[in-house]
Amino acid sequence: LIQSAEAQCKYQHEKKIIMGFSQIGAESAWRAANTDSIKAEAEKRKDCFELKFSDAQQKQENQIKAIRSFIAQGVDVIAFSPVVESGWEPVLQEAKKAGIPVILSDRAVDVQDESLWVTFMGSDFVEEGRRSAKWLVENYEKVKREDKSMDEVNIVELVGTVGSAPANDRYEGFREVLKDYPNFKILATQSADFTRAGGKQVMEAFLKAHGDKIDVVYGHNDDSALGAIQAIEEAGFKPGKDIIIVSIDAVRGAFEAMVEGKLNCTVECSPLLGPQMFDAAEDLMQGKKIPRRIVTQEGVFPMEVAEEVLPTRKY
Ligand code: GYE
Repeated sequence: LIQSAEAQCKYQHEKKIIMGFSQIGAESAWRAANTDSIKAEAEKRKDCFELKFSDAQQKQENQIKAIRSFIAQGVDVIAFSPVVESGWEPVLQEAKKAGIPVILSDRAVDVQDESLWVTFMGSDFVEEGRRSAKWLVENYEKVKREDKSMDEVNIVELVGTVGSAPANDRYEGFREVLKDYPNFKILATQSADFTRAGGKQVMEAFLKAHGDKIDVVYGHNDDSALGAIQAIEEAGFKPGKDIIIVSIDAVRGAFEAMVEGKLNCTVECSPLLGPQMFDAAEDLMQGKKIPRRIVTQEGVFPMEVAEEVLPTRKY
C-alpha cells in the first residue's frame, strides 16, 4: 500500500489511476450528496487516484462531450451517472475502442451491446416504486383525514426526469403494486424533473385542476415532494394531513418535513456511492473480476420514526 497516514487505497498502484467522472448536475439534495460522496472519496484516496470531475448541468450532450474528452485525455477508467437511459451506444463504443472500462454509477443505460459497461452500482428503482406503493396501501387508512373515503383514493404523481432510469422504474414499480388495489387511482402524472421548483410548479397545476379531490402525492424524489408541500400550503391545505405524501430518497429535508408532520413517508435511496465506485475502479485496475450489478441496501422511513432517525442520517 502507498505509505501515507491518509492512504485509503486498497492496493499498491504503480501510478495514480485517472478516473473521469461525468455527473448529471445538481438537481436535488440527493445529487449534491452523491457529488460530495464521490469527491470526498477521491480526496481520501488522492495518493492513488486523480479524479477528473465534470458537471453536465442536466444535459446528455454535455455528458457525451465529457466522456469524449476523458477518452481523448486517455483516462484509465470512466464512470458516469447517465441522465437518461437511451442514446449512449456511440460514445460508449468509442470508450470501448479506446480500451477504457466504464462504470455506471446510480443510473442504468439502455444499450444493445452489454459489453459497453463493466458494472452498474446503485439502487433498485423499481423496488423503490413498489415500496412507496406498499407503504401507501398499507397505511393510507390509518393516516388519512377522517372524512376521506377509502372507496376512491386519488393520487397525483410527480415524475422524475423524463427518460431517466429512476423515473421509468419508479413509475413502473408503483403501478405494479397498485394494480391490485383498484380503489387507489392515479389522477394525474407529470414530470417535475426531480427538482423542488418543478415539484412546486406541477403541484400548483394539479391543485388548480383537481383541488381537494387530491388525496395523495407520490413524489419520485423528496425534492419534488418538498416543492409540492410548499404549493399545498400556499393553496391552504395541510400537507401530511389533508394530502398524504410519500416520496423517495430519504434526504435530510424529508426527515425535517416529517418531523414537522408535513411528509408521511420517505423511501430510502442512498447517494453514498463514492467508496464502492473507487473500490470497483481499483479492482478493475488490478484485473480483478467485479460484479455486474452492485445493489444498494436501503429502508423505508415513516413519519413516526423521523425524529429518532434524523440525527443519524448522513445525507
Ligand atoms: O432519486 C433524485 C436525483 O438518480 C437516484 O436522481 C437518482 C435520483 C434521485 O435527482 O433525487
